[in-house]
Amino acid sequence: MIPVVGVEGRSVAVLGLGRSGLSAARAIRAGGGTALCWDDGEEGRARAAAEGFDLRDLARGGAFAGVSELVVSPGIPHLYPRPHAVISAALASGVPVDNDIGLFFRSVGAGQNGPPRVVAVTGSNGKSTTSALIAHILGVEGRRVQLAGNIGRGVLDLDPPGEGDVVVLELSSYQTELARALTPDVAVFTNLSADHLDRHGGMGGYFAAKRRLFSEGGPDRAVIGVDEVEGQFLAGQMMEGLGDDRVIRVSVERKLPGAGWTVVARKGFLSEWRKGRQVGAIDLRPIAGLPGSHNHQNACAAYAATRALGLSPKAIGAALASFAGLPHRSQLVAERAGVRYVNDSKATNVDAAGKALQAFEKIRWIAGGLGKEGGVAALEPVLGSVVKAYLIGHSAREFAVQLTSVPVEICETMEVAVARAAEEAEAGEVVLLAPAAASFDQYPDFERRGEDFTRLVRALT
Ligand code: UMA
Repeated sequence: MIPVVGVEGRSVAVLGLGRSGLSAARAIRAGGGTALCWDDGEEGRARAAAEGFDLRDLARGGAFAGVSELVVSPGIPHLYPRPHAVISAALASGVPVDNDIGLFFRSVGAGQNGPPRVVAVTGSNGKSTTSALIAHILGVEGRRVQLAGNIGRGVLDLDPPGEGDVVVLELSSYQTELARALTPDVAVFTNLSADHLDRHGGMGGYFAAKRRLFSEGGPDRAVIGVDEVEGQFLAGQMMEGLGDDRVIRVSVERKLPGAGWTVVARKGFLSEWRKGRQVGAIDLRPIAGLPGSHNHQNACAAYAATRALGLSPKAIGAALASFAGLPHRSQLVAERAGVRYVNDSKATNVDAAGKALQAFEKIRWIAGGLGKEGGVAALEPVLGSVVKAYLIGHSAREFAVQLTSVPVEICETMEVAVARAAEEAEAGEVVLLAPAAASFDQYPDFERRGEDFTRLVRALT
């Protein structure tokens, strides 16, 4: 655990007692502060009480008397669609609001001569895989590396990193928007597409939240995907002039002009360019853990970040080859009678599902759940490989109406969808779970949905 600095003898309020909230409370205590904990749910409060934390109902008048700051969890709205009442009260009383990411950056390496290097990854899609890839490459190379953040481990839960160690953080827009300190050594922006817009007052707010990772601390190196205009804009803002190699631009769509430092992948070949010369190349196509152009984008970003930390193209290529992929992200879970079953339950939005649909040929596609605004209409141009769609969950009927160019079957449940797809699939085809929808109508989260798919597939005879 990383003790929080600047809290000794102070009382810090903590709202939300899940993974990030509880780890923040522990780290505040380790730093000599008193954590005053609250959660709207009884379970959260019970978890904190079991660890001996003081509970304080932060919604009551005067709750912030003597409190130096409020630390909140990423799932709790702090601004839009409207701030949680406790956060409103803190803001109205002039109490600063922060999160575990802000506490991490102000505390990590404090008082050390040689602090660790911190790589922070944000973006709409691919940030978990990119973060895991960076950690994997560094680990294979024998570097001491730890991985945390949105990927599932509270950042303050990390062991205090020493000189030469690397910390890799996956950061969501919820986390980057609120953190009061945000100073990574290497910042990575994978891509941008609409998501979580209600929490950021629209696309501009969403992009601004992610951009803070670059504008707040001024990283030594910025790795930026430039296949959307926002990435191009950000790269332009970070560069001091043509050829400034503080910025590494990444594309999976085109070779990038200019004298700067770039990493591109086209048709499965990654190449690195510096000052107009090619300085590295890797064939990504045989790597089973990285199928499809969206994974090639992740590989480019991880390659660029680890190059920025001084690794050689050869070492990175060797490490990439042994990456097995992450659960629920283009994860090959079984092969039965020549049919591959792939779990991409993390494809909770249209953009991520579209990428998965372009990574394979002859797809029996399981989709549906709690659809997002616009449903799946935007996927029409990428349905060329879909043999048939098997629809589940709340939005099954809405999706069926929108999918005019492929045969569809309403299956309602995952169990029926897996059974029907398996019955009809022929050798050489892929049964792909890429829901293009949230899971909350039928599952607690996308992980549980992916686990259900995997269990049903493995039970097929
Ligand atoms: N709570 C309240 N009041 C509310 C809402 C929630 O008290 O109005 C309480 C809940 O009762 C619960 C706690 O807050 O006890 C949950 O907090 P949380 O939802 O922020 O969840 P954590 O367990 O702290 O997990 C968070 C991230 N969750 C979210 O951003 C929603 C995890 O990302 C992250 O792995 C973890 O911190 C460690 O950093 C998950 C996620 O879904 C995977 N992320 C989103 C995504 O990837 O799209 C952004």
